[in-house]
This record gives sequence, C-alpha cells and structure tokens, in this order.
Amino acid sequence: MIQFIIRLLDEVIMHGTSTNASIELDATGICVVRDVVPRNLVAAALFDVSSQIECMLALPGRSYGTRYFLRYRPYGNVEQKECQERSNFVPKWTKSHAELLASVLDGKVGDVITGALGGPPALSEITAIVAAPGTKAQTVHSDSNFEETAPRAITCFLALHDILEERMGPTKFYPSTHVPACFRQGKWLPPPDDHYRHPMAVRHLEDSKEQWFPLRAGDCVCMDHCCWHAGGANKSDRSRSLLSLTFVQKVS
Ligand SMILES: O=C(O)CCC(=O)C(=O)O
Repeated sequence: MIQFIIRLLDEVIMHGTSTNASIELDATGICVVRDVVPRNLVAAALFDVSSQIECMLALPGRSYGTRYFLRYRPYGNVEQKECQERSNFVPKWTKSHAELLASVLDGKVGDVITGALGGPPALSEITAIVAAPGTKAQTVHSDSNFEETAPRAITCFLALHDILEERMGPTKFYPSTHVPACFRQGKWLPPPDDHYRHPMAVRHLEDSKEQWFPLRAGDCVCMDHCCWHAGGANKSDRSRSLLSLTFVQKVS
C-alpha cells in the first residue's frame, strides 16, 4: 500500500513537473528538465562521444574552429570506409545510443515534447556538440526562422557531464524570442548578425537578458527551434559536451 502511494505521489510530481515545463516552453521558448536520463547511460554516451571525436580528429582534413559536431544517423550505420575524411565522418550509432534516446522519450522530456508538438514526436536530428577548451562564443542565432505553417520543432540539449560554471561555455538563451507575439510589432525577427541587422531585432537583443542554466549530467534544456541562442565561450580546461536532439511535429 505504502509502495503504491509513493508511486502515485511520484507520478503526480512528475506529471506536474512536465506540465509546468510545457507551460514554460510555450511561454518563453525554453524550459529546463532535470534528471532526464539515468547516469550510467549519460556516462556511456560521454565516453562514446569523446572517443568518436578522437577518431574524427585523427582523420585527414581540417575542422572549422573547435566546436565539433558529430551528426549521428540513427537509422542504420554508414560504412566506415565512406568516412575517410573529417568532413564526412559519421559517428557509429550503437545500442546504447538507442537506449538513451528511448530513455529520453519515455520520461519527462517525452511528455514535454509530445505536449509541445501536439502528438508523438519524430526525431529529425541527433548531434553531439563538443566545445574544446578555448572555443569562442557563437553569434546569437536561431535554428529556424519562424513560419506560421511550418511544423514546430523542439531541440533538447542534454548535458553529458555537469556544466555548472559559466566559464565552461554553457549555451546562452534569449527567452521569449520564439514566436511573433514576443516582438513589438507582432512579427518574428531573426537575431541581428553580420549579414542582416533589422533595427527592431537589434533593439530586441539590447533589451533582452541572456540566460544560461547550470546543468548536472542528465539534465536538459528544451528549446523551441526559433528561439535565439548561442553556444558560450569555453574558458575552462575541459571540453564541454552536449547531445542535441531535435524533434518535429509528425506531419500526417
Ligand atoms: O554549443 C552550444 O551550446 C550550442 C550550439 C548551437 O546552438 C548550434 O550550433 O546551433
């Protein structure tokens, strides 16, 4: 009986947490979900990502900067002989990655994404992002431009180790930049960069307050694809590693 009550309480707490997170995600374009994946799966993923980065860097070719992107292909491994250069390196997708993905979707994050997308999500991309020590900050960007009729997409940045200090280069987010209603004229704008600087976007950026979240291994930040953000500068002496999972609305 006591076991049953504990389980019931657990479910109420968990359901409440994911409901609050969904509300937060809709309102601001960002929410943090704690303790998403068991520690052993996160540790295995970090070990794998670090070894795959070593394999990639051992190949001929050049890398652009020291923020490395490993794009997994969850639906079948690519012949390794096809990956002879850094630019076409594809990391191996293994059973433990599949377990990690299932674990993400089975728990609180699965509820948040399903709620945000209005149904079962489809995985569109899974990428490990490793910022080596000395990596510079990215310019503020959004991963998609807002389009009224485009299917919604949510990216989950899963911490593969504790990222508790700003000098480790956590992702910086600009809350309330994901939908037209966040902007003065009710029109969504991309963040200003060297190519396009809409005066209203410049002003919006000046008025916005960037936010980063201390994360423990296995915590994640869910972000609307149109939300402004930027990878931070890694001023620490250790690589900062995330797994970025993007889910889209299934179009029937
Ligand atoms: O490295 C990060 O923290 C975020 C990277 C990112 O946002 C991107 O490459 O689009």
